Order: sequence, then C-alpha cells, then structure tokens
Amino acid sequence: MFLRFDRHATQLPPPSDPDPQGAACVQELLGGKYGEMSTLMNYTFQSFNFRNRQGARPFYDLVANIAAEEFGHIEIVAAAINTMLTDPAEAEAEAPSKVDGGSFGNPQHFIAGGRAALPQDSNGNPWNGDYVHASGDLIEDLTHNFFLETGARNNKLKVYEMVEHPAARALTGYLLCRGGVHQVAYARAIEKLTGADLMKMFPSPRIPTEKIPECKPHIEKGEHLKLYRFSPSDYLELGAVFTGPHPETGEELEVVDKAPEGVPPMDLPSQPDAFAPDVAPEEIAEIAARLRSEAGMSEKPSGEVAQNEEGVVDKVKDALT
Ligand code: MN3
Repeated sequence: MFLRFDRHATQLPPPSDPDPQGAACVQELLGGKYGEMSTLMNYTFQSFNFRNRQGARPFYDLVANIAAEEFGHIEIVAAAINTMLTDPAEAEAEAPSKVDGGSFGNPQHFIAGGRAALPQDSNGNPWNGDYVHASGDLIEDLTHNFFLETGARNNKLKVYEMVEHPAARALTGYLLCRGGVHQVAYARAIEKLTGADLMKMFPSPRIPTEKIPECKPHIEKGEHLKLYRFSPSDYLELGAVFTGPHPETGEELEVVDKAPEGVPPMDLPSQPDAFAPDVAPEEIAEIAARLRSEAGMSEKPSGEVAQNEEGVVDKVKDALT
C-alpha cells in the first residue's frame, strides 16, 4: 500500500513564460520508454512479483523502496510540464482569449489535458506496459534496472539540452541527481550478488553531473549519496546493500532512515481557456467554501501550498536559493 503525502520532492520555479514546445519534450521523461512511469512500474511489478522475499530481503526492500520514490518523480515531472503549460496572463484574463494552437508541441496538452501533463512520451504515444521488465530472475531484473536508470539519465541530459525553461532545468537537475542514486543502488546490488565490479562503469553515460548548475544545489546537500526509506516501519534492510563509496566521488553512501521532507506544492493558477478547473473557477471556489462551512470546517482551505494567502511565492524563493 502507498501512504501519500501532499508534498513535492523538490521545489520548482513558479510559472513564467509558457513553453508548450518544451513541455512536449519533457513528456519523454514521464511516459517515454525510459521515463518515470517506466521506472515506477518496473520496480513496482518486480516488488509485487518478488518470491522468497524473506530469503532475499535486502534486495526486495531495495526494489520496493525505490519504487515508492519513483511515484514522487512522476509527480514532479507532471508538475514541471503543468508549470510550462501555465499561462499566467490567462489566469488573470477577464474572458478566455484566442489560443495559439500552433504553439503546442502536443495539441492534446490543451485539448485532452486542459494545459496539463499526459501519460505519453514526447511524440504523444501513450505509455506502454511493454516497457515493464519483471522476469522474476533477480540478477536479470537488477541488471535491467541498472540499464533503465542509465537510459533515464541519458534522456534527462538530452531534454536538459533541448529545453531552457527554468522548470525543465530545475526538474532535470534534480532527477539527474536522484536517478544517479538509484543507478548506484542497483550497481551495488548486482556487485553484492555476483561480485562483478560495476563501479568501473561510472559515470554511465559519461555525464559530468557536477558541472550542471541545476544539479549543484542537490549535490551540495548530499542528495547524490542518500537513499531514503519511504516507509514509517518497513524496508529496514536497505543498509545491507547500499553501502561503500560513491563510484564517482568516493564519498560514503548513506541510508536515511525516513522519507525526505519534501516541499509544499506550487498551486498552479486556473486556466479558464482550458476550463481548468472551470471556465468560472471562482464559482467552484465559492461552492467549496460553502461545503467546508456546512461540514463544520474552516471556511479557508486547509492544505499547505507554496504560495501564501496573497498568492506570493515567498517560500519558494527561500527554497530555490
Ligand atoms: Mn526516477
């Protein structure tokens, strides 16, 4: 079972100039063969199908626990795409304005999604269950996972090169760092099972992550070394596998015995031209406030978001610096 926290894995910048062409490229990191839907579903099915997990507990814990982090990666890729598709001017517009259909790299972002992410790749093809490799053979699956993380890093760097929007850059900087941890984790697991020295394969692909400005803040916080435990009481044997030096920096790998704190999500503004969440969002807000009152709740919404009550993203500035 998943326990869900309404937090984002990392802070993304607020919406600025929309970049629908760039958003279509970023879709590869969501629903592409090497995207986050693939990492999530590969590790999820491998953990569902894992036999004799008591006999192989550290390896089961590793795969099942990394699957949980991947859910948050899907969430943050979707958030980046949604940010890039948000038009701050449209949020302020009195009436829906004419939409430039030609600006959309994927017209379904507007038509099907309401200016939002879709479970598709950068060509608009739906994510495919054939991307899941869960053979039941532990060494085979771990080797596949190492390769999958390698391909994922390759695609992230290419999307970084293709898209300059600040949300895409912040996203890829973060995911390159975290995907690197998962790549090291699977390499370590294969080494401990077979004795093969995969440390010589790093970095793979040959990406000098420390030279990418958007990776730097995460590396400075040691995020390239930490494997978080995404459960209050389970997956206790990660530390039996995730040990030793980081293959690129030589620093000691570290299991953090709790979930990461995360940050409050950005509350992206309504986009009335795409009826998201409605052509008259203030009417829905009125209904919501009335329902809260009738239920004995505060008239004000309870959730925590990145913006304060005036809509100012003051918390974000702190988190981004
Ligand atoms: Mn990932």
